[in-house]
Amino acid sequence: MTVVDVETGDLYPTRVGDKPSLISRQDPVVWPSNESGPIDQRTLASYDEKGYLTVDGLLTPAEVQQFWQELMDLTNDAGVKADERTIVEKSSDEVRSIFEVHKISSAIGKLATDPRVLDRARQIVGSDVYIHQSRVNLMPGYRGTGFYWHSDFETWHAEDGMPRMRAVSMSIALTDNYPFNGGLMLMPGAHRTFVSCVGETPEDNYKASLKAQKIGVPDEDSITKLAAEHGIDQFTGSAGSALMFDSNSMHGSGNNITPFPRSNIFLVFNSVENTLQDPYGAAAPRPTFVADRAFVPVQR
Ligand code: 6CS
Ligand code: FE
Repeated sequence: MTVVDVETGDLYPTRVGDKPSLISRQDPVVWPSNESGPIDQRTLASYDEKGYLTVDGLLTPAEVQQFWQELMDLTNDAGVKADERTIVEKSSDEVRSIFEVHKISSAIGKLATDPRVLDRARQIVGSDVYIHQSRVNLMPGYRGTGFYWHSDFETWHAEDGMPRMRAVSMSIALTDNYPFNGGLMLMPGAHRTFVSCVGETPEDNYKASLKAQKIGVPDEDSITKLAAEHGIDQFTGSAGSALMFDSNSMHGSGNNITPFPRSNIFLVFNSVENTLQDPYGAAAPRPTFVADRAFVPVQR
């Protein structure tokens, strides 16, 4: 089904109606381009079909060690802990995410320009890219809390004004991801369906949603339908491996009650041809540390 809001021309209306609906994707998954890149054709075709791909050993063990140390330095820094860009766990006050981390850490800033990372992102969106959002995520053992099912694009469209599905996220594991320590679950193929959600965006929603998202999450009927059609995959892999997934992938994670923490570097690349407009479903845009509005192309 195609629904276009006739007044706004919005291809993906959400948080505006009183009934949830499923809308067919109107955008390519792999955007056409003449340039080649490090992703081979088979992997690219699989990304197109499933909405995600994995890269084993994107980082060497020595690099994993180096970035792990960087993460420890950041979380132990009193200035970083007090920074508004740092999100702490609701219950325990432990650091959960540090946003705009590519500007806080020069090592992570440099990683975003590394051809292993950048060229893969460019290959998928078919153009120059800029960093829409970056963060490190730390899910502690014993009491790490997950995120309910959602599509990132739904939030980026409604709250940040991202017009089209032309962004890719890269999650680089700094710890081993087992099936049991809160790893990401994805529905392969569900990136071709947009779930239009119900509920208005409250003012300053990000302050709550970055800890536990409540608005812009699909209704249970939609999740049931998508899961029945597509099934659920889970990302597992050793430290240094990476997961790239489409902006409209349906994903979520459970809690982590194991002793094994889970942390990753998370970089979102958006096409420079898909820069942010006024939000489609919120009164005001979110702060630029969550959704950048400078749109500076990343150079190698
Ligand atoms: O807000 C964001 O940009 C990201 N965080 C959450 C909890 N949901 C949407 C997106 O993944
Ligand atoms: Fe997400």
